[in-house]
Amino acid sequence: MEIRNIAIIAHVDHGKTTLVDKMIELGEVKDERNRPKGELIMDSNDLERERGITITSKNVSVTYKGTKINIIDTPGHADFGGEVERVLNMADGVCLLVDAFEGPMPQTRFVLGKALALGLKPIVVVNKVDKDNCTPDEVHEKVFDLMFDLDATEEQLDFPTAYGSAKNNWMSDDWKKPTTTIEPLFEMILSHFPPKVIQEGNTQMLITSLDFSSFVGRIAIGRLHRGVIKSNMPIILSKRDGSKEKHKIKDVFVYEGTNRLKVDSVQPGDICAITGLEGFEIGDSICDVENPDPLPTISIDEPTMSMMFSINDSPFFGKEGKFVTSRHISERLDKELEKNLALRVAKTDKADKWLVFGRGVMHLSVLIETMRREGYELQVGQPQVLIKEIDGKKCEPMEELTIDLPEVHSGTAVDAVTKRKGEMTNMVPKGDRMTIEFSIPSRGIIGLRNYLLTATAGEAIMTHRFVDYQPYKGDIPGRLNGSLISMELGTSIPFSLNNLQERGTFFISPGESIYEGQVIGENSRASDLVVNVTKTKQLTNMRKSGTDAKVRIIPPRLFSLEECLEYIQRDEYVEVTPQKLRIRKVYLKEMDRKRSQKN
Ligand SMILES: Nc1nc2c(ncn2[C@@H]2O[C@H](COP(=O)(O)OP(=O)(O)OP(=O)(O)O)[C@@H](O)[C@H]2O)c(=O)[nH]1
Ligand SMILES: [Mg+2]
Repeated sequence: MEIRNIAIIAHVDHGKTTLVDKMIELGEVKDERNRPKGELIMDSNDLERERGITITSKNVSVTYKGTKINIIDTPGHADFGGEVERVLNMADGVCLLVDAFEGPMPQTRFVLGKALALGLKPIVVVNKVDKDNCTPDEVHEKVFDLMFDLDATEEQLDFPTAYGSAKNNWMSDDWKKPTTTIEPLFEMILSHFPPKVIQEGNTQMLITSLDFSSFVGRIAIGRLHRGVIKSNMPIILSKRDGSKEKHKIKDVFVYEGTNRLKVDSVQPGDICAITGLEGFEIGDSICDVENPDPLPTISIDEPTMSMMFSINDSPFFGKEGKFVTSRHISERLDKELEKNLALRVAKTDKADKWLVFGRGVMHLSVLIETMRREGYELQVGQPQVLIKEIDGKKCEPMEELTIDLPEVHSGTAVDAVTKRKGEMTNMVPKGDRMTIEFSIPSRGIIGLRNYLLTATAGEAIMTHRFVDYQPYKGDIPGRLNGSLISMELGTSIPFSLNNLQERGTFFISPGESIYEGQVIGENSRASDLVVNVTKTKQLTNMRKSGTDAKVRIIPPRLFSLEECLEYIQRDEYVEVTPQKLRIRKVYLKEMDRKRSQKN
């Protein structure tokens, strides 16, 4: 059977996973019962479904007119760009999706650049042409210019374009002539990507991805470049550093729909999953036993950010979680290192604290959120960017930042970014909105999203990605407002919350358990303020405390985990438990805080 391996790449939210749904719907299956159903099928883990974003890339295969098409759905968020780069090694071609309204965005440039550099031919899909005020033709032109900029070859520049709406299940070669099917896209895939010519030679497969199963252990995933792979076959594993190890393959699987189908042997060119190999890493090659001939290895992203993880030592320790000790957390982090490639963990001089390094707030928060769901309790410190010394100069990571917001707010955005040592590089009006581009230190981006969302009533859309290291840009002021800190352990009382409402915004509701040193709100002034909200009203004239219910208390401001991480200051932690996210001072007692400030 002919095979095509196609990676679907794009900026975050441009509609990749939605398009893959429709491809699964249209593809032929031998048995209808095996057809995966539902929406955003590839976003199969809980966190992905909840957030509506793809976190890890996944494979699915469909058959169209007798050709097997392996589709690789990739994540669009910049923190996961390294993963996209890796899985592109399995692809024979890419489908680049671009939103017909937004046009090419920073991550479009990044993933397209990587695909072109690997010599992959693209098909462009201008998606979401159903959106009001979209400009499909302009977007097409911009994509062409972008490819030109990225040094695409003549052959790559000669790309076909499909226009349509993945959501409404159609593609066409002209956006003014809607169809009722995405068949035109499948036809384009078959005609634009000829069957890959498999080279002569012995076994070669680059391990580009991995999976984990508690039954069989680590599973190696990649495309069989040439030669044979069979179950129970002895092979040489050629490691990243050039060393060679003898191994034996156990079982071999290929993809059928979203399932893995056990097979005796793999057709060269197909994507397969292999069990039985111990101690392999991404970038290792599976080779012939007699004459091993490894493929070039692939680079793995360096981390750009770190966070301090520690056991929960708040007064609520162990009340809400199942796994709370330093051994639990240490083992969990070790397990994560097996499959989370861009992650690093460094021990500190304390047995219950670890420095965890990752690609960004999103990358690390996904780990924290996953641990929390599994029943872990932990505390996390303020995200720190990694400062490097280059040629004797202190350097810091810089990012390109794009903010899209209503034009009336553009001044606010420019002000905020400038205060954070960012520089505007471009500004383009789009209808009544403005797209502004900046170059800004990564440090400056932390907390910016919260600020802009508040300042624009939720209208600002912000994306950023790491570019390079540049000389340190100087101090960036932290959060302007101080914290409201609880004075005592107890339960928050409506009466007291009501009395303190003018002091700031609360993060807690009445009747919540709180402790001394917990950050329960934001002060409207710059300094921290210790308040007591566990006081009850004096019941002098025998009024029942039940009347408390009548006081009107503004609903608390609730944060997501990422918002918490971006909100806290250096002297604060986020306490994460399966039930709650709390912000607290590192030093819970006021005396200790004062003392630490003196030192
Ligand atoms: N209007 C419109 N919305 C669409 C279309 N295609 C997808 N969407 C919506 O865009 C949002 C994002 O879609 P996804 O398919 O999750 O996007 P994605 O590219 O997979 O996103 P990431 O994996 O997080 O990078 C969803 O709310 C979709 O319903 C379209 O053709 N038109
Ligand atoms: Mg997706």
